[in-house]
Amino acid sequence: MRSYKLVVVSNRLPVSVSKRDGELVFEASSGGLATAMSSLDQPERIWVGWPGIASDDLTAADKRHITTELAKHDCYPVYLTKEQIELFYEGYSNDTLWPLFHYFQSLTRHKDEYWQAYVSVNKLYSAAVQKVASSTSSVWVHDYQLMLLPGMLRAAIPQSAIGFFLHIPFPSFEIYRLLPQRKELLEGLLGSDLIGFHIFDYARHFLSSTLRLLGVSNQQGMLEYQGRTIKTDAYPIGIDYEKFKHTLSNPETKDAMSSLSQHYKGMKLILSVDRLDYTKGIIERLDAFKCFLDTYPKWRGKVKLIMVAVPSRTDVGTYQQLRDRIEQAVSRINGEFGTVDWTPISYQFQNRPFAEVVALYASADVALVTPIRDGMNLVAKEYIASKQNRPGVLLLSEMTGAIDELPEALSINPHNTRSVAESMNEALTMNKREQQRRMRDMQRRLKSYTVQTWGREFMGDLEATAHSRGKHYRKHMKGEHRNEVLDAYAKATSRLIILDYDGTLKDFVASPRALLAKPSLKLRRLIKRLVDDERNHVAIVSGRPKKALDKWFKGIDVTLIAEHGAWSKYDGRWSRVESGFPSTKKKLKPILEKYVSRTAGAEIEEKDYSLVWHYRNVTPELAYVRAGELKRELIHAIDDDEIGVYTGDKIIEVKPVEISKGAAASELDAIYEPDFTLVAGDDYTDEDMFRELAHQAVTVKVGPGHTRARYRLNTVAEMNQLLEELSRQKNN
Ligand code: GDG
Repeated sequence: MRSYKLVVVSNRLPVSVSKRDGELVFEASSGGLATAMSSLDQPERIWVGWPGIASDDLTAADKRHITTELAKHDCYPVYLTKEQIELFYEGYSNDTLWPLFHYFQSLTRHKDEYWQAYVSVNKLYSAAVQKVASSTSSVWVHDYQLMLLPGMLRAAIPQSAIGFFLHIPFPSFEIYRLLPQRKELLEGLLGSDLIGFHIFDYARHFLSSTLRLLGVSNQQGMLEYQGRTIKTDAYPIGIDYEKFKHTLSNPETKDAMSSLSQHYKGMKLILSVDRLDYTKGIIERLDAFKCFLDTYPKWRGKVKLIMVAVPSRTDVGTYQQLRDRIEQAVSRINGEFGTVDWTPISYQFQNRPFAEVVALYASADVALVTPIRDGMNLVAKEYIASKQNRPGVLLLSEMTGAIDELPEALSINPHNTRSVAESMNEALTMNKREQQRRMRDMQRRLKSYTVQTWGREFMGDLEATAHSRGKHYRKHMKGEHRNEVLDAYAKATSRLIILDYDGTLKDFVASPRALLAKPSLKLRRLIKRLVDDERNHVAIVSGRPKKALDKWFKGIDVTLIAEHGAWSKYDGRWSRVESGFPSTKKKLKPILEKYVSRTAGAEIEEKDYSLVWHYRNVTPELAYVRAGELKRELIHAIDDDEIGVYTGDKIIEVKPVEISKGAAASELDAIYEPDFTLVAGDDYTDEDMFRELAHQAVTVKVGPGHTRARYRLNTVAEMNQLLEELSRQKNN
């Protein structure tokens, strides 16, 4: 199989396969997504997904035929069995994720067999993508059925650009946390380079869940995870605006419009179009319509509610029950208010041809869009686009993503029955000029951000994010770079090795307390082996107090720099810089103490030349607020330019500005005059060393994030591994 530049993956392919009278039938759908993809400037494109037919019904020859036929449409099939469709699609996707993500907690079923099927079907998609993608491909994964796929692909083809777009809401943390597999799904999504949502609120909810559940924080929507930077952003899907405009002048549409105007002569038309789904607020809409007829009897006999409900997920029990409830509600209203020559509601439970839908949009005086929750809602946008030079009013639920872009609509809360009824009356009585004005404003917006723009913008951002990841990877110390460093080390006769401690030699522990952070026997042996080589001068340069360092490295002849350079121990004797900080410290300590008592999990670390407020164990969102407050209060309380307040990895630190690891590193360099220098560190305090010794040293940043170091190693384990290799270098 050849590999393609762009691979689009969604649960369903844009071509559906079925069997009629034993013959395979292929039907291409021209949905929004297909339009967006075909407008991308990328001819080498393939679409991976399920063709819509269970594989149990297919012979090997059928499958060959399908695969060949689909290839003509640039599609590649993933075959699913009936059982997989039941457990993965109807089960985990539509019985677990769909209700929960739309805040229907009581309709959400949690079954282990659903989850097992979800994992194994995501694996099938991953295997299919790997057949058509390579490390130079961009893969765009769509929607909630495939949330594990980005992680699986990252493991299999790590260099490829992987994007994910969620078409439904991402719920708030309070809802999302209910999901038993909440962590696995987040980890799956974090395999992406770019994660897109319809609106900013969903992105915000996602970021809060990654912070609360995985401890991964973000800066302006950018996450650092496993050595990669992941972008999250809002991309509100648009519609194919021109298509609606053109369709209006089709003979078919015109015919449908004239038969509508004849049929409903003198009648105001209120329209609703949706998939029959409990998220769409169809029952709430009917309640509001009844309330409208009760409250405004003048409209009886003069309005008609045309309700098109497209059959959807008809094999799922909840949907069958909903259908019954809707039919009963429609009959009740028609029975109660109907007369010999007027039926209030025309209910159509069927899929209408596209031209007819456009004719309905163009003819309706009011569109009634009432979802309880909706990721975006395209119907609202399509109604506006079909109203070229015609008046009309859109009633739009506040709970849709679309409301952000359509503020000129009459916004409604579908749960507030009376107010929806009032808005219906307001819509029907709004003057035509006002209607046209609102329409024009909304049309201008929809025309400038179409589904094509949406697709291009997402792909542009995906490629840019993946490109900067590539740059990041290139810094990784491996292959040729690593050999050069090992070589230079082996050749050198006087080497200086400057090592930060926490986050560089030793993984962070929950508390700053010395006992927990002490070096393992293995680490002590490693340092000792380096020190024992007489060509080496090894210095541990840390923010830790001297007492801890002394204890940890007792018996090893290593230079120790404590408290970021405030104390240094050369040849077994400690000396310190002169500073007036201890008196300032007395004044500032009560402020930090106040923030410890107000913030569960926070603690203070006191050193001779600095005070540190640690918040690693504080609930992330509280920590964010308190850290900001504390920083402001400290800055306010300090009237000395020589004292600085610093933000580190889950810490706020106050210390004299003159004391820095950079100054300490320079001093070490001046004392030893080495012909090989290695400097390794992980946080902002180490960047000072990287800057000071930029020209003469091999500088190594451990972990993610921006750095001025020449090389990067992803983890503490990788750093230890490098030191192991150095310590075993043979003499040259
Ligand atoms: C999901 C998210 C998000 C409906 N009846 C007929 C018909 N339709 C077409 C409409 C529209 C589409 O179906 C429905 O799109 P929505 O956006 O309203 O809703 P979902 O299907 O739930 O879509 C949603 C969307 O993904 C995209 O990201 O906006 O929030 O839930 O295009 O026109 N089309 C035809 N006959 C019908 O009877 N031909």
